[in-house]
Amino acid sequence: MTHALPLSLVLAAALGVAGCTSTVPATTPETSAAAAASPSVSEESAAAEITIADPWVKATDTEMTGAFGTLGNNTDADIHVVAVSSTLTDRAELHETVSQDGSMMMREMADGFVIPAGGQFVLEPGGNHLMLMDLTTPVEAGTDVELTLEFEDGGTFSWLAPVRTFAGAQEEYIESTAMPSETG
Ligand SMILES: [Cu+2]
Repeated sequence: MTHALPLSLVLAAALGVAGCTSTVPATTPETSAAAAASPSVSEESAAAEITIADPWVKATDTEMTGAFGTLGNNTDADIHVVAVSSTLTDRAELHETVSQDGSMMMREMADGFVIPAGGQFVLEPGGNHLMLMDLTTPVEAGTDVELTLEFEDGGTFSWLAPVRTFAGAQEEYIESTAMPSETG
């Protein structure tokens, strides 16, 4: 009995603070609200302004492959991605997939892409993706590939993407010499 009473008082006090600030003096809610809010805000922004969900790279023994995943932007400003790089190759590009002459073709984006403020940008087979070209060794399932996005403001975001086997979305690549016919 002597233990139960103090415990219930502690619980009641905790619930009262969390659930109802209107009963406390006017100056206290501001202070406690600020104290409660600021840690969670700074944790969020420090931990994950940019995120990538389900990152992966397609296993291949050819000279090119794609990297995919869903990018998230937890800031309140659009993020303009202008370049990608990888430890796997010196030739990495931001690609989009377009329909040309009845077949799906992919090509380098003219001006990168934007991860909208508070939103997402999806990289997927048959759609927008990160292209890794001029590969000299097979990219094998079970390994990881490091990727880095570069933003217009000079910022970067890096992550490790596991390599997986995938059989779908075999687009052809439009070499840059073929691009003028598509840009008009
Ligand atoms: Cu591509």
